[in-house]
Amino acid sequence: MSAAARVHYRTCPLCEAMCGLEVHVVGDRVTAIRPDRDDVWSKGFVCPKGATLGALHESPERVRVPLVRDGERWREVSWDEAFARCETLLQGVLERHGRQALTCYIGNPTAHSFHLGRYVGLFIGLAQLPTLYSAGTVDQWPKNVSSMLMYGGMWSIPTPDIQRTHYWVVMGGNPQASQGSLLACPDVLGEIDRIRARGGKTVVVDPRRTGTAERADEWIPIVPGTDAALLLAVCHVLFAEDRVRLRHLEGRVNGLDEVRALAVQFPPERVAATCRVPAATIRRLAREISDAPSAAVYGRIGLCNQEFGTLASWLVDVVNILSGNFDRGGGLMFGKPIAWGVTSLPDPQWAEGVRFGRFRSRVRGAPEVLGQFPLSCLAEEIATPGDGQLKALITIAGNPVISGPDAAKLDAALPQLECMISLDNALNETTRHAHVILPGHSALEQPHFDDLIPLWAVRSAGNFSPAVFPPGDRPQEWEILARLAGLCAGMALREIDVEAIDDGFFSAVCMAKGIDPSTLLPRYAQRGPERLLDLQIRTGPFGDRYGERPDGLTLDHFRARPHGIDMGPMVPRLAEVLATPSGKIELAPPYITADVPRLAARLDRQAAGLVLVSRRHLRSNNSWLHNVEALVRGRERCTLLIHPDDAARCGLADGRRARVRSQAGSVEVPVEVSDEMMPGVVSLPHGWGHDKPGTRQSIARAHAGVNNNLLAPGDLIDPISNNAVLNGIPVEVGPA
Ligand SMILES: Nc1nc2c(c(=O)[nH]1)N[C@H]1C(S)=C(S)[C@@H](COP(=O)(O)OP(=O)(O)OC[C@H]3O[C@@H](n4cnc5c(=O)[nH]c(N)nc54)[C@H](O)[C@@H]3O)O[C@H]1N2
Ligand SMILES: Nc1nc2c(c(=O)[nH]1)N[C@H]1C(S)=C(S)[C@@H](COP(=O)(O)OP(=O)(O)OC[C@H]3O[C@@H](n4cnc5c(=O)[nH]c(N)nc54)[C@H](O)[C@@H]3O)O[C@H]1N2
Ligand code: SF4
Ligand SMILES: [Mo]
Repeated sequence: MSAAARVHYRTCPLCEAMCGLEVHVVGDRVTAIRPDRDDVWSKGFVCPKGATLGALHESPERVRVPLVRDGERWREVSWDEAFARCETLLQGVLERHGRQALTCYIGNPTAHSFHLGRYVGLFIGLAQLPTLYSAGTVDQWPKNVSSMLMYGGMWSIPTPDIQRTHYWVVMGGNPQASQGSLLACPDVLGEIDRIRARGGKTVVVDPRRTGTAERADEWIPIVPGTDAALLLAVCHVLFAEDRVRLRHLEGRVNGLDEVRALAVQFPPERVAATCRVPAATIRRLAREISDAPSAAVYGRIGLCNQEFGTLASWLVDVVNILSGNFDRGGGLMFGKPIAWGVTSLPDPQWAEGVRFGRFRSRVRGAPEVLGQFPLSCLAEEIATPGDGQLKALITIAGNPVISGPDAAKLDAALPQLECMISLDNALNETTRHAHVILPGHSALEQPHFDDLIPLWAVRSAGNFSPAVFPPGDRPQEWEILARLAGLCAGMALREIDVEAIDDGFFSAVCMAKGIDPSTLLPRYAQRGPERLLDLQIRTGPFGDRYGERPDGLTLDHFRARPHGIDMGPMVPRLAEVLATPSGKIELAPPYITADVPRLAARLDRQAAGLVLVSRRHLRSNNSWLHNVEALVRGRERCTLLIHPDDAARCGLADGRRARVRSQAGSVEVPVEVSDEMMPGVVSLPHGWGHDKPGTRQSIARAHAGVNNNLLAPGDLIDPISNNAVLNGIPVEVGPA
């Protein structure tokens, strides 16, 4: 080893598996990235994406210097000039159109970023935008709604304790590709083997025989969008066969009778044809859940991004509660983060109880849900003239031109903005429309310690990673957010005092947590997210409480332990988490149960023709890892998966091209014939379609694929949560 060679230990920020990596560095180059076998959490587990953090960091196409667009031409500018341009643009919109013309879109990497995750709340609070859009309404909004109403916190999302369960039901999730979501656990597929080794069983409910289904003990194919009916039928069996066991939850649950009254109406025989799951299978599933020493039913994106997203997400929890598998080992449990999350602090706007529909979107009149409209409203709010038309958009780590429904509409609307500012490291399908791109740092140029994900981690573990490479003297993302927020609030650039704003934010966070900031502020010389993280750890469940508990944890303990600290598995903590006005679990929130008649009506509607669902691949991450050669090499992955019978009927053969049409649009894509699809359902991956002009992503362009969201109609939403329906879209398929 040369003198300059060194090894850094760090957590991969790309997905919820939070793997520990060894980053080998010589000078300013990454020479290798390997699994960290000593990482207390992941113990050497990684996937191919983690090894590409060096390629992402070194990519010559990564935006490192602010870009300003003059017409079609991009200019690299100084940070001063970039912020000055932002000021001119935002002030212009504020003067001409008022605050109602401003909005933002918050993308997925925000949740995984050391800076953005902790400071997006500052941005939202200070910027005072009347509306905001996020990837949440194409992701987990139904679960946020059900958790808010059942437990009193939108981020109080229970997770399956798969390291101890004896029976795991995976619905609409494919951890073989995704590595688990709203379920943080390294090596999820390995856990399936370990469940089997202890005599247990894993069942996958999915229209596709996924890699997870292959690894599991049983695959139950299901018609997309019908999971809520299946789960109600499971409840039916639990009641009918006297299998409801609240156990330790006895007396802590409201609404049991209401759920019973609903479940009575959904015997397995009534839903079987619609779900295309035999009634006997549903009965057996219910009995196996009930008979297992412990069981955990889990639903993910396939249950959220669908027609009955909220009903399905709610019923997942209901089945666990009814079968006695809630808040106990091996069932559904709440994680216990070492550092409580800034993201998950109680929101003062719901201090008096949660209400939906407090305001409506201007164009289609959609009622807000947890403060957000459907993402598909964004395009029409920009494109439709009139009072309140959106004129300025700030995107934060998001690529909605690819990831949002009715993608062509948003792509066409963005050029009409008078001001678009993107905080992003890529010049991609979305940011090419920006007037200014403000780059953040690469993952290796910033520290890491997850803020949100540990809320549903199967163990209380934590790992602090210092930056591998120095960030240089350009602003960090938290500072950029503070400046942009100040500008949105109408402050002049020269008036914005980032340090004062940060002190104010730190104080507000302390107070939201019931802590007096006045004694804490003087303790810290350093500002920014590391100060916050120290607070989160020290006042967290294992913290030193600033000396009150001398053997408790501080950030310095993590600095001294580069492989992390593990405080053990999940523990029952319902009493700590529950924040409903009644102080009980609300098993049958009226806002949700009011949607059951819509589900009942669905049972009478026979599915006609083919429907489209989405999928993920291990080597992708939504839309933004396709510019890494090592991840796109090899066989084309953006293909239409179709069952052999459907292929024959549609005149399609393996390797030929198909035209897929929906009410929203049409795409041409290579065909992959496979009996891993159930008949009647076809699958396309999401995150592709990199053939737009004016991007700076040459590798992605060479592997463009097609955007399946061109096919997703913007008016298809789950009206209870405002979440998009991206699965179960009616399509026509034929030869191209
Ligand atoms: N059809 C269909 N559509 C879907 C889905 C589906 O299953 N099917 N899934 C949905 C889901 S679950 C999600 S979460 C969304 C994702 O939707 P988005 O969050 O809008 O999309 P991403 O592809 O994750 O885009 C991430 C952006 O963040 C940038 N970025 C990456 N890291 C950083 C960073 O550290 N700092 C900054 N500033 N920028 C960064 C990238 O360059 C990229 O522009 O897609 C949704 N869309
Ligand atoms: N490699 C990789 N990892 C990722 C991501 C990525 O893009 N690539 N994205 C990350 C993000 S942002 C998220 S949110 C998570 C998502 O994590 P997962 O939820 O595990 O996502 P998918 O792998 O898309 O699996 C969804 C499954 O739902 C099935 N499905 C579709 N419709 C229905 C339905 O109506 N009912 C049922 N029962 N199943 C249905 C699909 O066939 C698919 O197998 O993954 C995260 N991890
Ligand atoms: S599974 Fe892969 S992408 Fe996810 S954290 Fe681990 S190495 Fe990173
Ligand atoms: Mo997501």
